[in-house]
Amino acid sequence: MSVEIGGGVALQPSEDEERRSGGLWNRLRRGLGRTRKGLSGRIGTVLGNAQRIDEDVLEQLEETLIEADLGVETSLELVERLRTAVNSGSVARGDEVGLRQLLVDEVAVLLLDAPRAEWPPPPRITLVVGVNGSGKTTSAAKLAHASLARGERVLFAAADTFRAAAAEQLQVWGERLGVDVVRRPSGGDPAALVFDAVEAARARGAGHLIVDTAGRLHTRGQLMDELAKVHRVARRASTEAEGPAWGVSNLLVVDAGTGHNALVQAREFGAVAPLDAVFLAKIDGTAKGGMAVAIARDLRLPVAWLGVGEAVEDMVTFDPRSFASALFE
Ligand SMILES: Nc1nc2c(ncn2[C@@H]2O[C@H](COP(=O)(O)OP(=O)(O)OP(=O)(O)O)[C@@H](O)[C@H]2O)c(=O)[nH]1
Ligand SMILES: [Mg+2]
Repeated sequence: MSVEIGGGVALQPSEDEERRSGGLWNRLRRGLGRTRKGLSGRIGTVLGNAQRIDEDVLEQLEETLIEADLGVETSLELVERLRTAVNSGSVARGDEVGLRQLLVDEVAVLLLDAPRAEWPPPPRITLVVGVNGSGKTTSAAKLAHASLARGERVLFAAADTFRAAAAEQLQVWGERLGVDVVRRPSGGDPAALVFDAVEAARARGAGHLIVDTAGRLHTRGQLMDELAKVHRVARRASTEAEGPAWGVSNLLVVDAGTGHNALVQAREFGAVAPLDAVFLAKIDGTAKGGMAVAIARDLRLPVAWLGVGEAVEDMVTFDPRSFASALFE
């Protein structure tokens, strides 16, 4: 169930951790528990109450998928595929199990058709961006943990220079993980800090520089301009000095419970600097985990990771088939 990301890099927890945590599949199932309960439970009710799969049942299924935030277009498309299967007789009108399996298959097909995350091999810089409180700092710590498990040297940059507490929070994670943090006194220019951090990462032979940026509303023009500058500076710093060019990736962290606004956020952040992937955080706290499908399909943005809890181990690499199965089964 691992996803190869760019140059054979799959940011996964180590095998040892996998054993201790009961495996990725269990973690994914647990993380999607609320969504599955809503989706699967309602599908069960719709199908259980029906004598046969007819137009009325298909319409109720459509509503159920939309409510789990799979996206209107995607939900319509899925139900159209189910309709074709039922009308052609490839799924019998009383076959609930067959219909469920078909849903899993079709969601997997939709997801497989969406772009996959391309992550540059080390050395690389990940800019972690998103609105306030979406889960950026926690997700940055999870990424660091996964990189460390792969034996990479990691460095954090505390580019949230507005709030002293933000750098403190990253520092706490850094101490727990054994990762140094490049930080500056409050009020400094985040782009200048990122420039310094790239230098420091090079000097230390780090493989992964993770930049935690300040949360910002996608509607605040000035803050979004600042983010564009951070991105430009990271790119420039990554190629200017001696040595290999560093891959720079823009990772948008989205709170999975945000609903439709997540799509708006992704569009606005993507307009400032092209996004490479989405980290869908807090999927464990919502029944709207179908958002991953909407992001992948409607925005054609790769979902790279799911956040399934508050601990550093609570990260799952997104895999279309496993995700589709865990949604409905
Ligand atoms: N259950 C759960 N909680 C999460 C997850 N990711 C983050 N959180 C929690 O969400 C809250 C906000 O997380 P942060 O990482 O501080 O969010 P942030 O985007 O850095 O916030 P700002 O820097 O203030 O914009 C914290 O209480 C985290 O523990 C997740 O995947 N699951
Ligand atoms: Mg933060």
